Amino acid sequence: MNHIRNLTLGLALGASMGSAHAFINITYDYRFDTTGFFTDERKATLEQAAQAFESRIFDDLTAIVSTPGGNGINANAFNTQISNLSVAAGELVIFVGATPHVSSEGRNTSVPVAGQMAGFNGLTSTSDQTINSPYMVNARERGQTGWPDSDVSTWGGQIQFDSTKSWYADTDASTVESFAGQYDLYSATLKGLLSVFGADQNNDGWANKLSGQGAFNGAKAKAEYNVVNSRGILQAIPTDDDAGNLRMRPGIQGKLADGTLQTLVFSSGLAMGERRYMTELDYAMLDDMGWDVSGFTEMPVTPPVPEPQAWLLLAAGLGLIAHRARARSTLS
Ligand SMILES: [Ca+2]
Ligand SMILES: [Ca+2]
Repeated sequence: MNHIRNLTLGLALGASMGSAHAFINITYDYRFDTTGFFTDERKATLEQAAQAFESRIFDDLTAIVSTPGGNGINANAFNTQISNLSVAAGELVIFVGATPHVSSEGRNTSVPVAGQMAGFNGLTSTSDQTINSPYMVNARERGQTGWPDSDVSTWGGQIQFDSTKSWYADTDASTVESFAGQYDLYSATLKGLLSVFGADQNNDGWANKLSGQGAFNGAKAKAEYNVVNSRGILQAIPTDDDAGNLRMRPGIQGKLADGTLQTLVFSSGLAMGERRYMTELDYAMLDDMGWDVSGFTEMPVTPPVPEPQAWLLLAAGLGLIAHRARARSTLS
């Protein structure tokens, strides 16, 4: 029966390998960190912020393969061209660095972090310049066929942190300590990631979800927000005009997984000493933008795990094969 056990193990391994692309994978690229800003503790903090996205988003992003001398994409980050960037299936590459006096999210609510989604303008093919060639279509859409109106795609982008600020690095972001007088690197990274994932002027899908009144109009976000007017109609989430409509109004709250209320990561601003986690409303807005977020879009059943009955049938079939093999060997 050993071979059956081996076969079962093989099937299990094959099944788990099949799921390797079911989730996205964020890769930070530190080549622009020329001052050693990102210590091991800070890198660990960034990884935990990535986990908040990787654990919920399951889009099947195709790979972008760059071949020197052939087709390739030239990425732009930190005002530098990166030639022939290759991006694995499911991967988003995010260049991170620290520079003095970074500011984003408007005049009155500046935060010491700025993220940018990689725009399609940042992609140029080195040999195939045809805008609608299969190579270029894949590079900008990554299999997200509704792009850009009803879906979203990117190879990644960049996040800049303000090197002049005092930062709190947290190697265990699940616990909140007191860090008065410091900015929380975990919360700031979440904000930067939201920009990379599409709360950015480079993303047409964001503009498509804004109603004329400066409010985010996505259906799942409205249901999660669950604020109704006097006629019982679900209301859009008001944006912060000061933040160029890329952030929600300060103080808007969403639920954490345990039901407690917290200001959205999407709400503009971040105070010193303040920790924010991704709320369900933050996730709902990502889903409305075109990301497949568990809890808001039903996950496909991949890999197909055999039902118990199927295992019984498989075992019975193998038993039959073994029986026949024995029968043959006695005949010969
Ligand atoms: Ca902690
Ligand atoms: Ca998608």
